[in-house]
Amino acid sequence: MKNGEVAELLDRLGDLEEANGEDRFKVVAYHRAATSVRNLDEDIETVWRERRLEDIRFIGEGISRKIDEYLTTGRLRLLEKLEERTPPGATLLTKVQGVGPRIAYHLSHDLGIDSIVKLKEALESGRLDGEFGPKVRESFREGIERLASYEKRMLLPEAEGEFRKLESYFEALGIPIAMAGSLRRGRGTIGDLDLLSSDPGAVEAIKGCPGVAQVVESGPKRASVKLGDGVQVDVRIFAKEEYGAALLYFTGSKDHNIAMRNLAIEKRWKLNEYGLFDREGKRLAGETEEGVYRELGMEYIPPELRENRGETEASLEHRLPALLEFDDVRGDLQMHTKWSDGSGELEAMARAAKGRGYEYIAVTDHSASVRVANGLTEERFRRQWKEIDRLNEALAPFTILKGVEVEIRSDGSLDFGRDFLDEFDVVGASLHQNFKQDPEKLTGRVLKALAHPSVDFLCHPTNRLIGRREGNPIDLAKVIKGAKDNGKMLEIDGQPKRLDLDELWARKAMEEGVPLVVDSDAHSVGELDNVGYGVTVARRAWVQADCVANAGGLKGFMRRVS
Ligand code: DGT
Ligand code: CA
Ligand code: CA
Ligand code: ZN
Repeated sequence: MKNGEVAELLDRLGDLEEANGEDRFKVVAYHRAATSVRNLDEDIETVWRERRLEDIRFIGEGISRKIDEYLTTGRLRLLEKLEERTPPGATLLTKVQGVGPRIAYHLSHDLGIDSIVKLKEALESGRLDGEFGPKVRESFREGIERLASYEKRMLLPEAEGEFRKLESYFEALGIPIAMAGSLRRGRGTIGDLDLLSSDPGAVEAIKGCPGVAQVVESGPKRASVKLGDGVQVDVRIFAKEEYGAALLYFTGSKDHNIAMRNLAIEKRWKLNEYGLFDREGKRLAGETEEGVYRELGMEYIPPELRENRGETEASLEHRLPALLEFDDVRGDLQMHTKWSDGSGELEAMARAAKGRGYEYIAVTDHSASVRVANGLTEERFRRQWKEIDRLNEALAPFTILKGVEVEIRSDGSLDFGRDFLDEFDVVGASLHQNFKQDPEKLTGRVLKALAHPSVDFLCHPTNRLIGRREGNPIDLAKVIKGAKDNGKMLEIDGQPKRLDLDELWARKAMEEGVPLVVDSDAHSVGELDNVGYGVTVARRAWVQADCVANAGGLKGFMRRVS
């Protein structure tokens, strides 16, 4: 049924006519007609075939002719003309609450304000004082602010959570959808969600999805909506034979797409979101991503690598790495329990980790000087070890390693002396305090810790908190060299707000031959899931299992750390 599609079309016509300064009657006529079509309980195509369009309430000769053109040709010339004529930015400005199509037209056409940034500047400079009253200006300001706070990027769990909700909503309707965009590539932060479907019903479905606060844009084959919490979701419809090409295109990244398109052009072919076509326009591939890569003489490129960082060249030469898989991870090497700042009992953490199929974990509570995290003294660690010994007997062959996340003090010395540190199975070192030192001093502090014979790996090397705190300005190239020279490992901390090392530095470390550890830094049983995010970072860093210390069994790992 095309009722929704036609209604959309009429609404869009109304908006564009309004944005182009058409008179109110015409605009209202379109919107009224749209509502009648939307509420029609017959199939509009049946009505159209039986030439009864003008029997529909609020549809006269003019509008009926437009519906006829659209249903006959699939296009509407007037709409295309209007889209072209609409001043740049006018549709963008209507994203700001309080700016309707007419105001957007005025702003853009008469005042040259064609972006939200320009609107903000104009408000601040007082340029709009004579144009709009104080109340209206205030409403613009509020609208912009709301938009800005809405446009923050999401961390992975938030984006995944939103996706999962949508996935089950569509599943209940029997509408297949696929995830594309940065979330499919596993990027650390996600701007918006991109969904594809081969079912045209997906457009109406997303607009009617509970939780949708605003329909930002919509047409027959696409819709963009905002969820109540500001998350934007783009849904696009493609035919079966286009689906793989569309998935490739909307998975991106943009730079990967451009590289791919250029490879097609080299063969005098054409690649776009509809397919791969030869010189005569004959379709060579498009139904699957694999097919597109194959026709271009390439190996399939996993989404995590699609960032134009050498993956197309490697794929053409069939030398893509066999990326680390989640199941390769045999043990989790950083976690906290109730002994320090975790919320889970040590036993609960261990049992949950065993339940996940791990062979071993390291419990790495904080050391004494991290008072905010209830760091452990030597005496408390010794008591913890008794609990670990008991559990190891109960849970064998599963093994809990006695670990510590030892604090690197301001002068680069560690919280405990060497003798005591050597009693631990695993020592991770990190700094949580006194970041305000100059970069050289900070780097020196880390290098000194890496040179300490008891240290096995450096935890969350930069200490960044995504969206809240930049990483410490340490010289990571020197840190990587320090790790290499001392035979130490570097961590990819899987906490979604950390992801530290990031993919670019993790890749450099690997290229220098420095072993990595991928772990959860869990502070609760649920956060043991974080390992998955760490694996994603590793994959985006081109990391293979043999570069990851905890992708090996316990025996090999113990040889490494003793
Ligand atoms: P995000 O949403 O900012 O986290 O990042 P993406 O990668 O999901 O970007 P988004 O949602 O703007 O667009 C989805 C994909 O669509 C993007 O990864 C590649 C493709 N795409 C978007 N705009 C362009 C473009 O101008 N050229 C090309 N070649 N591809 C584009
Ligand atoms: Ca996106
Ligand atoms: Ca998008
Ligand atoms: Zn830490």
